[in-house]
Amino acid sequence: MLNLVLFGPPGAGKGTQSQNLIEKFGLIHLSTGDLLRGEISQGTKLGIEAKKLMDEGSLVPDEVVIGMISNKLDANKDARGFIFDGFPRTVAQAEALDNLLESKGSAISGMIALEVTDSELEQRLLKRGETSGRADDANPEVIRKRIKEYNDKTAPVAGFYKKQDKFKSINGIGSIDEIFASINSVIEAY
Ligand code: B4P
Repeated sequence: MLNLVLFGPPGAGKGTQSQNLIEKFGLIHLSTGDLLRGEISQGTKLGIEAKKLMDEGSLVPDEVVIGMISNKLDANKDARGFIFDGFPRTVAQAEALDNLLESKGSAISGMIALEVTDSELEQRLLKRGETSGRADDANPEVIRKRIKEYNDKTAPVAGFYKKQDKFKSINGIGSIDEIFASINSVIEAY
């Protein structure tokens, strides 16, 4: 099984590159951001609670996203592998993911981190905010809060996979095709 964690700050291109990877490798795409936005659009209790946090640029509680991922793993027992996009975002989520996969006789193959400067992230997200309708993309202050949440809570997740010798970082600035080629060369080594 090929189980990839696509890692990087908000706007690094995780969602963008995931689309290409699903097509090429036939993997199931699990984006916690998309799953949460799905709950919001359906108006569920979980979605109403998550929306407040997402709109202000905060992370949603660990137990909420871990529960969503667990359900998705159970619903896709015959998958060839998964791309985890935007998850794990805390060390507690990374530990939970290892335990969930181990209980299914599986494991993470590797983490690929997209490195992008803060000024480029801000520009990309504000540009997407012009058309996405996403409240968390529209406001520079919220974008900066998301980047701070990433630096405080998410960046340490890289250390978790470095300890397991599963971490690779690549340059996330350049054309989408160039970045996809770099990701592919990492995957070929697995
Ligand atoms: P996410 O939905 O995961 O969103 P993201 O970090 O904004 O996006 P991503 O990196 O995928 O960027 P994309 O490819 O779209 O999270 C949103 C919120 O949900 C979080 O703030 C949090 O509140 C909550 N959440 C989600 N998961 C959670 C978890 N596990 N725990 C707790 N809370 C959680 O790219 C962005 C833009 O850049 C696009 O417009 C794209 O076209 C552009 N772009 C991409 N590649 C480019 C390139 N090479 N050059 C130029 N532009 C590029």
